[in-house]
Amino acid sequence: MMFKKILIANRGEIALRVIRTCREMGIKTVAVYSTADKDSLHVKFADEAVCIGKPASIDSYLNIPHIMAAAEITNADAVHPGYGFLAENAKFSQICADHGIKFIGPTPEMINKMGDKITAKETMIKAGVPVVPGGKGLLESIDHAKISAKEVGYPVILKATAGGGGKGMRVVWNESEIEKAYTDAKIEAAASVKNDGIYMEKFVEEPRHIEIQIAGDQYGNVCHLSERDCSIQRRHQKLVEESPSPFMTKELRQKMGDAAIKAASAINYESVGTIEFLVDKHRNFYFMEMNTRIQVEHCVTEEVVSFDLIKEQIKIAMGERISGRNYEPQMHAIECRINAEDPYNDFRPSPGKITVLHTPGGHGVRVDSHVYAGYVIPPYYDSMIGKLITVAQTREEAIDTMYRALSEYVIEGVKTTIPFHLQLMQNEDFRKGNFTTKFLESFKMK
Ligand code: MV4
Repeated sequence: MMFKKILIANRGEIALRVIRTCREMGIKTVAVYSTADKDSLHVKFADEAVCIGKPASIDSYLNIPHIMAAAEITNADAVHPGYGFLAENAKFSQICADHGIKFIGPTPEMINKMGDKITAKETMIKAGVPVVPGGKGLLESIDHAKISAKEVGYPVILKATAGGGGKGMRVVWNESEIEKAYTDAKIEAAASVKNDGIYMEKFVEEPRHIEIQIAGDQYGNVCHLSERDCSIQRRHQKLVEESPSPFMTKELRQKMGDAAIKAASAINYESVGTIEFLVDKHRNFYFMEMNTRIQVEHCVTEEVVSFDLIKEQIKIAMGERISGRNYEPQMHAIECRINAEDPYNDFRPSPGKITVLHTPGGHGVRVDSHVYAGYVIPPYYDSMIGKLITVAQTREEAIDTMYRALSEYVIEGVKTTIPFHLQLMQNEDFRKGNFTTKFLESFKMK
């Protein structure tokens, strides 16, 4: 089956990214937009555009009836959800299927299995994928938590089963802290993910966050496309991603790649997806979560394996087969997230009008961005201005190219994360590949 028309249920750079690939594939596109996005490039570049509501996400990009109505009136065969918004919403995937519109992503069953973290962990244990040692199932009471923690051994971490991305998480160093941590985690989980179920794991100290990109087709073939190192994060917001990981070895990639394929195969995964692992200093690795969507940082993988992952994702949704072989990085790629945030002021959001814009270019430079001079970054959504990606034969050269490209980038009117990235690219530990997820806790802007 060939798609004739795809509706993109998203905005910003990812909407543009999907439109670009559709153009190359000869597929027509439908943009949807909120009234705050009427002057956005995704609206101008799509073949058709439908306004779906007011600025607040809940009234537009999260409003399923409005999006389905737009798909029906434009006669779209498929919906691409991008990332964020409805990308991992099982109900949306189901509703698309019920209306005969292909959701370009996994089935509701696959999303549900990975969305509940305890279910995901149990599935991984059965599949033989290493998981962080911990308690079994939900914590039923404070006493249960105390007994479990004694068995697991302090320090432990409490996590929300419906969580992800750090919501409802608490690290507990000894028994005196557990009562408060248990209560706080439950309250936070109930408030942020509407489900107060929490579970326990051994706390892995100073881990690296390394994830494996996978792709699976409708016929049970699964392959991996190597790793991304996403350890450079701040309050669970990724700022820099790269591939290959400076911590990776050929042997570890083989093992983590095998584990990622096992993980995806265990749920008969269809589409592109990512298996996130924690990796400790001894190179032990543990399954953390699976992301059942295309991710912001997919571009670094595209650059090192010479693959258009959006094209692959669309082809899989159309029922094409994947080759079935795995892919090793042939280059080194780094991505810096350029956000409208003030790195000198606790990364406070800085929405507003971009008055002056000069975008870098030249050898080894890719910019994925939806902004232009005169564009107003609305305050309602994320603060991403774009992604700056560099690619070179070696990590050192990719960093040098990044520094040069960041120096060329001119964005006036809003504060940006460019000064942060410039300082990071000159940091000795970063340049040596000597970092964990704790790196930014001690990083100070000059
Ligand atoms: C952990 C951990 C240490 N031990 N689990 C953070 C987000 C969520 N996906 C899980 N996270 C963590 N889980 C155990 N058993 C440390 C983190 C963590 C982290 C993980 C990846 C990247 C950045 C992080 C920052 C703080 C904590």
